[in-house]
Amino acid sequence: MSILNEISELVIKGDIANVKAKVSEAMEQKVDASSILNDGLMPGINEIGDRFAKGQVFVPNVLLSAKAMNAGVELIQPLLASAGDTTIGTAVIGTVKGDLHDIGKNLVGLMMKSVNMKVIDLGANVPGEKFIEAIKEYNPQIVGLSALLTTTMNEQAHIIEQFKEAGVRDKVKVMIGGAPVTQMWADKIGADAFTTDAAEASRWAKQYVTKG
Ligand code: B1M
Repeated sequence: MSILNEISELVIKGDIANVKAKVSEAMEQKVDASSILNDGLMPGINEIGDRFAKGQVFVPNVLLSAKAMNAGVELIQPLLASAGDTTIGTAVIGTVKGDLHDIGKNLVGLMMKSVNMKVIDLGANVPGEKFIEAIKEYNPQIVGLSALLTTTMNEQAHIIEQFKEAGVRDKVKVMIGGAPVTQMWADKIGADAFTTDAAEASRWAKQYVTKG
């Protein structure tokens, strides 16, 4: 079994200590950080999600796998986000109210930092009011709304409406993302951008703040 497959298996098992050990080993072997992420950690968390959907595992298992994934991401973080000193722009990001999934949002923040964006991360379960406060305080060019549940996708739409009511909608570009989110949904709710993964999110952000 390759070291990346081993990492996937350990994420599935929720074996935090050994995920850390294997990721460190992979880093010592100079395995590319994005391979560790995309071919090791991600397949593991996706598999546990599939097993959860089939009723083969339960929330505590998923939670352990998420912790194991986070432990692995933490180790490769310095390699993924090797940003310089100059900031090109500011993004406020968060997972919307009612939604506790933050791994993907954290990766979006990490990759945005890697292209020298300043990132204000409001965390998970964030109501529209908090985003509005942050827009007023930090004056970001981009606000990123993450949602992982089909139910909380509606909160993305609600927050955009709240931005309009608060008179801040035109001050920012709103990017949305998360596994159930689509371009069609972005068009429907009037978001400015939909990106499928953290790398694309950071490319879009860089392109927008540097070229408009
Ligand atoms: Co939950 N969960 N979960 N879960 N969970 C899903 C999302 C689910 C698909 C599992 C399944 O059934 N197969 C399902 C949702 C079904 C649906 O609505 N369609 C589900 C469910 C049902 C639930 C609960 C309701 C379960 C329950 O309690 N009965 C519950 C809800 C809690 C809540 O939020 N209120 C719940 C809880 C949890 C845990 C807390 C146990 C844990 C989260 C821990 C944490 O995040 N700290 C968890 C996990 C880990 C998952 C799965 C297995 C993995 C999610 C993940 O982190 N993926 C997930 C199944 C799956 O997605 N395969 C599942 C890895 C991550 C890197 O990918 O987040 O997609 P992702 O991010 C990607 C892209 O989407 C994109 O970039 C990232 C990659 O680069 N992206 C953006 C994300 N945000 C973006 C924002 C952007 C741009 C791109 O711009 C702003």
